[in-house]
Amino acid sequence: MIDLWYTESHTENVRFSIKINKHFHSETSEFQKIDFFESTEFGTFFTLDGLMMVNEKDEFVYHDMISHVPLAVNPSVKKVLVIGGGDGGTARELTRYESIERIDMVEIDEAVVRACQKYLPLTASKLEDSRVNLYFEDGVAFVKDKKDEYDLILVDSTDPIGPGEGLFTRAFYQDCFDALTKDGILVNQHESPYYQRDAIAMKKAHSKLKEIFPISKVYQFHMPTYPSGHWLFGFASKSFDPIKDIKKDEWNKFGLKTKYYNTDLHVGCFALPTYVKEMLDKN
Ligand code: AAT
Repeated sequence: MIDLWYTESHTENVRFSIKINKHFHSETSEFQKIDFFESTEFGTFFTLDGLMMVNEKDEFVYHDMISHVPLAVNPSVKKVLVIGGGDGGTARELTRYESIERIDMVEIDEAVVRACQKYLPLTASKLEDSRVNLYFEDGVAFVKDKKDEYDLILVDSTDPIGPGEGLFTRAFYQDCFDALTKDGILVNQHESPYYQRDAIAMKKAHSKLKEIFPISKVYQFHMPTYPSGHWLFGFASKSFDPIKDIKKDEWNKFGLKTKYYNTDLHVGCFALPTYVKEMLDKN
């Protein structure tokens, strides 16, 4: 038997490999190259333009952290906008809240959604929920004319290269601010502080968000298959502070069983390593 390995460059000098059983799907959409693999360690996973997006083993970390953190700060959220997130994992976590009335999901690439519905039901299976409305459009254009509409916006995007680039601009963050209701919260995929290229993107995103939102924090989580394993989300908000305003009891009353998120970790994940704090403060 020949060993098959998926290998991704994390920097010019670092590579990350997963032993795979099969590379079973490959297509080039209008926006990006989409590949699906099957592996023993991480189950099924897919990449976009050669970068790991989602796998069956660690997706729970990312999807717990993008969704439950803001829901514990504002458990009364009714209307949510998800930008990107074509695998459906973020929408899946949101559908667990009966109190959420509407989930609009704007994914630029329909091909990602269709492939995930076929090959990754673990994340895509709740896209059929009647509260989920799918739009296949650029998220940047979608938010432009929205005013005072969403209680929560989750930017579940690729890195700031290719179609994801516009989702890291000041103009986009301003449009999100305007699209949010008065207590609105924006959570965005915020890159990693560790390797230089990701850290530059992270610092830029933070400095722009800080100019627009009165409250702008960053929180961390552990993603074994993303470069360095150390990843961040941004928490930007019009009124709620993510730590002072956490509603622990209310969130725990939802009775959701989660594998990564809990309300103790919620407070801890905003405590950042010194080098990360320094990077963010210098902006
Ligand atoms: N749930 C974790 C999965 C992702 S994939 C991010 C999605 O964002 C992709 O499906 C991509 O097509 C979509 N996307 C990119 N740009 C846009 C845009 N402008 N408008 C709408 N959707 C967009 C996140 C992985 C994070 C990886 C970090 N290294």
